Amino acid sequence: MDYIAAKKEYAACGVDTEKALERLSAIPITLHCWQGDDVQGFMKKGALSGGIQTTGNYPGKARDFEELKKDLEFAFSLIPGKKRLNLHAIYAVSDKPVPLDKLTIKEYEPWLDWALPKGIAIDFNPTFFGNPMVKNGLTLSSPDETVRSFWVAHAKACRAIAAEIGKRQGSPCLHNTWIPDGLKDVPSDRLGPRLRLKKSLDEIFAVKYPKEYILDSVESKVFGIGVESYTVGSSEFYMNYAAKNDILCLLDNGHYHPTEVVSDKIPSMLAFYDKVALHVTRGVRWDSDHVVLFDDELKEMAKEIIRNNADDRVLIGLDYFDASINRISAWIVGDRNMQKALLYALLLPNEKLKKMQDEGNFTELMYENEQQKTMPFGAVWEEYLRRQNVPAQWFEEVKKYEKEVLSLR
Ligand code: RNT
Ligand code: ZN
Repeated sequence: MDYIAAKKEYAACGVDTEKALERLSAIPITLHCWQGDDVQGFMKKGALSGGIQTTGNYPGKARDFEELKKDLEFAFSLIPGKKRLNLHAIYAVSDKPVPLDKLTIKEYEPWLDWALPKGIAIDFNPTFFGNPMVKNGLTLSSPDETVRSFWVAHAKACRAIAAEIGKRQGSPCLHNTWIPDGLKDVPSDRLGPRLRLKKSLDEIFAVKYPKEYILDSVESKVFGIGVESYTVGSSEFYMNYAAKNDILCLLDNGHYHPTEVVSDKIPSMLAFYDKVALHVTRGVRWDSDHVVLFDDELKEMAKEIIRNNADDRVLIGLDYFDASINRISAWIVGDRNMQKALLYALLLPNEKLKKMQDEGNFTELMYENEQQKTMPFGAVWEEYLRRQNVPAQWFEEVKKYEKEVLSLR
């Protein structure tokens, strides 16, 4: 079916496809740089640790700034929509190694010089893993004062960098704190580490920056590989901390028990917070970081953003890493799927469906929801791609890039 016919069919349901396309093109998606090199970074301090793992050794990963930039540029050329880029502190660009607690904006200026002229704003993350200063699996909650204060200094340095990035790009930089701290086996003290984490956060957030420059968030997790028994930064811990200290929660949909869904958490957060940040990923059994697919939960999350008119209140970032497939393809598939889900939600007769719920008209609601699943969604998606000047079929281009660029690495 062509777009004109699809537009008519949606109009008959009371849905304006033109409005949907316009709204979709204005919603920024933050692409995570770390899918490009299996979360290695440029500092090569140590193997990935702290409950996160990449598996696979697909050839051609980016080995330095130039290669990662080139791969991102190529990926961006095949991704529609408004883009942001997520950096981790370990992607510092420098001739000689800079310790994590001594980082400054200087190490990220090459990123800004590259991204800002393209209209791509940057978000930022301190890196609390893959470093010898992680002692007994702990960082900000460590009982060792040398360790704890090192990581506090790292976080403070990162917030200064993020605030400066936000200032220069004229758009607040999301600065997200995730720490790996936890225990493999039954704890003999669950409160102590949390009180130390609280103390560290208080020290870190004591420095105030304007919200036009930086938005701080904290990311919880239920467990990680090797830290199965206890996570210091749990959901309750961070949600209380964030509420009391006027910072944001970041919900990673791979970080909860499998029957808990982030789609249900988004509206709860919107009832109390101005903004909520997301790490969109796909959890599979014990892994929290598979490539994002166009599946039911992704659609549900998108619905909560769209039908609550929370386009500016939910900050969407991607967070997954698959080293077993072409990494650029992983970026494109995940980013396009996020946008597909948003479009799917935008093309629903949301007001009509809400009314059916409120009137207790559940029979028709089920009928209507099922009818929606065979609407000509694909034709509207393809029109979006056309308007964004990106191809609908892109795999041959990735294969060519793999042959001409990646296979020479
Ligand atoms: C880990 C968290 C965290 C990381 C990135 C690399 O479980 O999801 O967000 O994936 O910071
Ligand atoms: Zn995450």
